[in-house]
This record gives sequence, structure tokens and C-alpha cells, in this order.
Amino acid sequence: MFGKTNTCFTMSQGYLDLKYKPQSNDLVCLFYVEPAEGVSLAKAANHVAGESSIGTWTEVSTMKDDIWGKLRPSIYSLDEENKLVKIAYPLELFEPENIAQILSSVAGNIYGMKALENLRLLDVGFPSKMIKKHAGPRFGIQGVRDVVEVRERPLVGTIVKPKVGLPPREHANVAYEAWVGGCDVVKDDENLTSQGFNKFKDRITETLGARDKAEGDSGETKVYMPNVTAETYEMLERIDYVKDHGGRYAMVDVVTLGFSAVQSVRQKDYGVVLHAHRAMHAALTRNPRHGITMLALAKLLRLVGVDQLHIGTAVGKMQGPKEEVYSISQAITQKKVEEKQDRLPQLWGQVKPVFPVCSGGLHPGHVPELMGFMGQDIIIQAGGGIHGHPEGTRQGAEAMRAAIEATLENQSLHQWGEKHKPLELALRKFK
Ligand code: RUB
Ligand code: CA
Repeated sequence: MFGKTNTCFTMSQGYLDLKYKPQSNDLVCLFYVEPAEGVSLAKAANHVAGESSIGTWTEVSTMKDDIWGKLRPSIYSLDEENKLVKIAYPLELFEPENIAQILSSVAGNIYGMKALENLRLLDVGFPSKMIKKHAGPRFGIQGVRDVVEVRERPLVGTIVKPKVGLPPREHANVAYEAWVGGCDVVKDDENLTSQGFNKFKDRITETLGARDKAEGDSGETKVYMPNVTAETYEMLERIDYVKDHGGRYAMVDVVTLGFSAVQSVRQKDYGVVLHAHRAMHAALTRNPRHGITMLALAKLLRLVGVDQLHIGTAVGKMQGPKEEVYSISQAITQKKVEEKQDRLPQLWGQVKPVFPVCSGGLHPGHVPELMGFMGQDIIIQAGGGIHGHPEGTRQGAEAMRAAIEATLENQSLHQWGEKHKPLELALRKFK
């Protein structure tokens, strides 16, 4: 019944087992563990391992040898200098398809323990048996490129601004201008759902109508990513509505919704591309000594099966250095990720890659640097950087598209701007 073999370890020795080699069925976690004053790293790590699995603060008479022998996790690496701790958990501790249960274990009570000053889940490595229980992305990067019919350049997108406030018809007009200017993608913002001034169903019919017109007028495929975020049953109805009206996408605020709601959307398998906005992630991810990294959240979201995910820009308005943004993009796009000091190895097998979305404070001037370290398989989104163009949304979109063309042609933006007025105007405004 259990996968882990019994060893001569006793309960009083705790979970430390530096000779242990993680097994192919183990779920592995890499933690940054900052012990409270007077507590050793080994003791703090023991608290983490116990509270996240079978233990509590003291030995209990109800513990049985077979539970201890077969279900206990192993702390197999302890880096005193960097306060890094690796723990391998036997798969049998988990309900492999239940992300909430997995997080209640390895990212649950442990954050509140007095024995720790700070604790950060840096990475989580999924065993293939767990991966197989999840859907993974339905479309992946190639599938999305097939829908949008753009093969060899970054996709260009915008977020309708102001982020909330426009009525449906005006929202649709702004979207139309962005599409005919050159955007492939237009999306709602994270806090626009179905407020009184812009009811969801009205917005969908108006904006999908504008999409059809923009496709006709531009001769290009255009997509709209409506924000369907809501209470789960209501959200599922909203996705049905989008589909019934010819929509090909749904955007979900994955952190505020929670993983189970995102799983429900994925399992329904509507056949729409799932765009994941990560609003609120920074409450968990921003403190470098505490919380959960965006890398770990991103891997969980690939497992669950979103097709597109915001991962940061490094060059725009949101916090997050280049190395971090790049390593998240690797984790969500590669088949195999190698181990590093701050990263666990991961084999994704047949799980499709998630399309990385770079968004937040971007304008055309950022494009060469962004594409320089992220390559072409990205979705570049700009809200203010398009609607803030001195000549308005349409020229803002033209400028963004021109910046991508210039970069693909290895031309400087200023040179390209000499022949592309909207780009020149954008470069003058956004410095
Ligand atoms: C960007 C925007 C998004 C951010 C969120 O608008 O509305 O919500 O991308 O950040 P603008 P992240 O282009 O006007 O800044 O993508 O880092 O989660
Ligand atoms: Ca936003």
C-alpha cells in the first residue's frame, strides 16, 4: 500500500536523513527556512517537515510504526549558510489531484509556527504520477498560436483602460481601435467583471461584435479575453456565455479565485484558451524571505492547466528581476528543468508549455530589451503604453506593433521611428 520502505530511523531522531535520495514518486520541496532566535536550522526544518506531513509539536502515543515508517518525509539537504532545506514527501501523503490539499500540507500551517522567523517555499518538484492526474494546458503555446494565427513573433495585446468605468459600447470601441491598430489580443482588466456600469453579458456581445468587425477590417485574426472571474458556478456560466457567443478565450484571476476554482474551469474543458491573471500574487511572492515564490505558483498553474500566465517583465512597472522572470518562463515552457541552487529539477513529460505573458508598465521603448532576454514566445501586453499614446489607442497599437517589427529586423527603434510616425511619437512620450 505504501511506497516508502521502513528504515532504522526512530521518531525521536526526527526527519533529518541526509543520506536519503529522493525517489521518483516523492514530491520534493525547497524551502528557505529562517529559524527563530535560539532555534537551530535542523530543529526548524524538523518542525517544517513534521507540521507539513504527519507530525505535530510533540510525540504522540497514537503514532504507529507503519505510519512513521512509510509516510514520514525526509529532510535530505540542509544548507546552513543559505538556510536552504530540501524535503522529500512520499506521494501517499497526498491526494494527487487535490491542489488545495497539497498546499494545506506543504504551504499550510508551517508559515505560522513560532519556531520560524520566516519561511519561503522556493520551489516544488512534482513526481510524474502526480503530473498525470492533472490536465495541464489544453492549448499550450502552439495551440494558442493556431487560434490567433500568429506564428513567428510575440503576440501583442492590450488591456482596455481605464481599467474599470467604461460602459460596454465604449469598452468595445476601445477594443476595436486597438485591434485595427495592430493588437492581436484585447483583454479586460483584473477588476472588471460585471459591475453596474458594465454588465458582463452586454460587454461580451458588444466586444465580440467589435472583434468581428476588426477582423473584417484588418484581415487579421483577433481575440478578446473577457474576465470571467466570479463565484465558481457563476463563472462557469459566464464561460458558457462567452463560448455560445463565439468567444475563444476566458481570463481568470487565478490567485483571488483559488486553485480549486481554476481546476473546476479547466476540468469542464470548454475548449476556450485560459488566460491567467495573477492579481494578489505579490501578497505571497514579494517578500524575499517569506511566502511562496512566483516560480512555485507558476508550476502549480501549469499543472492545473492554464494556457497563458502573467510572469512579470523586469523592465516595466512591476517588481521582479530579469533572472526571476526568465526562470519562471523556463519552468512553464520547458519539458525538463535542471536543478540549480534555488531550483529543483522537474520533468514535465507531455505537459504542454504555458505561454508567458509580459505585462505591467510596458511601452514600445521596452520591446527590444524584453525580447532580448525573453525571445519571441511571449505575449507582450501594454495598457497605458498603448492608450496613453499622444494620438490615441489606434496609433498606440501601431507603435507597439512597429516596435516588435523593428526588433525582429534588428533595427533600432529610433531608426524605425523615422518611417513609422506612431512609433516616433510613442518614443518621444514614453522615456
Ligand atoms: C497592466 C495591467 C496588468 C499588469 C499586472 O497595465 O493592467 O494588470 O500586467 O501585472 P499597464 P503582472 O500596461 O497599463 O501597466 O502582469 O506583473 O501580474
Ligand atoms: Ca491590470
